[in-house]
Amino acid sequence: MRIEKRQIEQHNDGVYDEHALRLEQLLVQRPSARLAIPLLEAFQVAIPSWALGAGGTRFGRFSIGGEPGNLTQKLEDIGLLHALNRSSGAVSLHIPWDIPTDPEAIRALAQSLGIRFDAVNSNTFQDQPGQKHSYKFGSLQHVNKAIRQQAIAHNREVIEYGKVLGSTALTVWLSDGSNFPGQLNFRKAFQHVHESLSEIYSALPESWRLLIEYKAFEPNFYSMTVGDWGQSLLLANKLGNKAFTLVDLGHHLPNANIEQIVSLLLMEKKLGGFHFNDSKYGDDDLTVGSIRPYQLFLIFQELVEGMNAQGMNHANDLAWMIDASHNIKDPLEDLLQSVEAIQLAYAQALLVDTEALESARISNDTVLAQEILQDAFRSDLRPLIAEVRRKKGGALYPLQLYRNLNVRENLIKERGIISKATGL
Ligand SMILES: [Mn+2]
Repeated sequence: MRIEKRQIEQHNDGVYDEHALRLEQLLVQRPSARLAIPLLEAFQVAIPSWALGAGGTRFGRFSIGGEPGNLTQKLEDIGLLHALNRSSGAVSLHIPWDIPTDPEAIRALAQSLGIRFDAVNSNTFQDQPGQKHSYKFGSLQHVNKAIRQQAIAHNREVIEYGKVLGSTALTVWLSDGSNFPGQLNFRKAFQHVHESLSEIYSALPESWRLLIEYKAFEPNFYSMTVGDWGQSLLLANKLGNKAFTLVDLGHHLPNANIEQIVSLLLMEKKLGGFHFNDSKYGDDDLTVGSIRPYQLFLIFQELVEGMNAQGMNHANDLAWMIDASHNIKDPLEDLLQSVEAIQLAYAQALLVDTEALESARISNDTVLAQEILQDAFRSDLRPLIAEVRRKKGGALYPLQLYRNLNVRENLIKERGIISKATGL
């Protein structure tokens, strides 16, 4: 299924007057919001290839119907999202779940849908059919060199797939760690990971980045060998200037101050990218902004301030990706909500009066500093985001149009009710 330009225009015509009124009211109240429009227009969020089907837990999985059964269909789904919001023009591929068997055709399809290839992801957290060695006790950390070599070879293979598609980054997330005290020599495990990553790093093309993702717990519950930003940053510093830390919002211990982590990583020029999601307890994979939108805003406030301090391009200098896949919503509706939540937090951060904030800080005016931040956070910028979509040829209200066009029902008709997306 494709969404036609005229269907979007028809929708926009129908709701334009109401939208124009809301936008006008916003711009009267906050004339500076207009300045955020070009930055928001340039901003794209990559959709993970593993989030287009229904997610699952270890207790079960409930199919949503019409799920994409292969990479072509996954790109078509992202094409639907991008047609609606014009802000999902990138995909983050997972190997081996989404091996491009016909790279030329995949490239051409992505191009026709306006989608580029963001970071490619390797997978050494599960065993694949026919694989020689098992990752039960880790991959890059493993006590057995042959197993480390197998994991290194896999990562090099992922780089090759990425090169063919035009990707310029490899994300490495390791489930390596231990479940019980005594199981692992922490120092040796870390050294093995460092040595293994060095070999992977040496296979990176000149223009590429290595993004090292960390996670505090799960699937290992006693120690994770790359468990926090300190361990990731240590590796990135040891490896060199093409290695960076990737922050996944769900990968912290409860109540971690993620905005402070982001600020310091940017200061060190070592923040490489983001995985957006939300959670109440741990890595819950809930829709971005559904639980803690204020935290998301505070993170973006640090991102904007930190990127400006370094003269970075907001849209291109970090990898912006969603990493969430929950098990009850229609994944496409969930992703439309996620992208909008990210745009809203970014737009609110752009509205912060940074000069006033800095002067409040210098005079230790805690109350005023809080007021300045909350003034931006509490402004309803939905009309601004809708206007950005409209200007780029997207829908004013994507979710509404998605439902009016019966997209899911059409996908079920095309692909069947029991189709299942590749992934976890
Ligand atoms: Mn992640």
